Amino acid sequence: ATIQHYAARRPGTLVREELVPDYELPPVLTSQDGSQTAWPSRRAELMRLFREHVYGQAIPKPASLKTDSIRQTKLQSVPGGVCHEQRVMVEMPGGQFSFNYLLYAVESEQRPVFVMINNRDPALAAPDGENFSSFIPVKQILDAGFALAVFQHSDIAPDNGEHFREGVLSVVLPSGPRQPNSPGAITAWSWGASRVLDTLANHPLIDASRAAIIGHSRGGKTALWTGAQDPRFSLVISNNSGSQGAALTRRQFGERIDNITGSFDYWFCPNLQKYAGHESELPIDQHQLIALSAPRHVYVASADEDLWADPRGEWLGLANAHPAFKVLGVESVAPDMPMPGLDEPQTVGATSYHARTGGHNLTEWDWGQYLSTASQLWNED
Ligand code: GTR
Repeated sequence: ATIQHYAARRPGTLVREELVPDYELPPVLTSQDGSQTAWPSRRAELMRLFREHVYGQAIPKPASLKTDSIRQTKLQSVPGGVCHEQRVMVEMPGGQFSFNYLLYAVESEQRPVFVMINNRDPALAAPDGENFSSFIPVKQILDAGFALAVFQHSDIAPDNGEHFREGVLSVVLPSGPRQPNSPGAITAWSWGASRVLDTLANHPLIDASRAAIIGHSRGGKTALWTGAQDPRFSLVISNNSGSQGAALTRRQFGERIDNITGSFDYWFCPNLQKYAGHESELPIDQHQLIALSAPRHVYVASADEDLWADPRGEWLGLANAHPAFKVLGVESVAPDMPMPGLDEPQTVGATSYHARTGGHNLTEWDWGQYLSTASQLWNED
């Protein structure tokens, strides 16, 4: 995928920096009424605004949750490596819901864990196979000293405008037309990530106090929303998340609200569509989404050919979250710093960024950066 590919696919898309309109970002710390409140109340206000205008209302925590290990496979490629196929059964006020995920760990060790929202790799359907892909390089992750819990996003909510309500949303939403602030699929996927973490809390092979959430593209948007909603994740990784992920909406570069709601309105609450062509009227922008994970560690990653996701807008999303990190007493990248060069990962305090050479993808090189960031972060504890 190249600039030309994306430009041809979406005629009229702005992929030239000089066409970015003048814009003013809504402030991170100042409340809507202009007051300077303490961060916890501003944070709560931002959370309400993202729920109301972008992702929809939260899905409640289950009344109860049960996990069974339904199958265990020893890995040939990693000494002591095991794959547990886990079945999660939850009781919600509106009914029961269940899904499976895979836990890769190493016997008799307690390890920090990456929770991954998988929107791509079908290899997971056959956990016995050890031909791990670069998208989910299980051996690389285990060899680096971590465990991996990976679930298929579509098992929580089908990734399809006609069927997305057939998963967990079927037990929380009434039938009939959606409300303007009804949860979309991203909120459902994010709920799934938190339930996976619930089940890991007492798992003997997992140290759930050191948990990362990671996703690519639509999964990257979901990772940021999960970081915002679930403070148990101490490392939040958004790979090529783009529009309604790390990229600033007001830049209108690459994928804009009209593009994303035109193809994927069901990822969001219906309210988001109102802002297509009216980006400056959105009461929030995506730097404030990143701010909701502060002071925990946030890693935003782009790829230079992935202009549809607006690499520069993703960097600026991270950099402009700075006031939240600052008020919480941690260092972070800031808007007056230059965007890091290609293939030059940069970490400042609780934030990391890289722009990789290449296209829209999650690669072993990307994983290498995330694994070493996690090692540094958690070894300091
Ligand atoms: C694209 C979409 C992006 C991104 C991507 C993906 O087609 O426009 O927002 O989410 O799909 O998830 O791979």
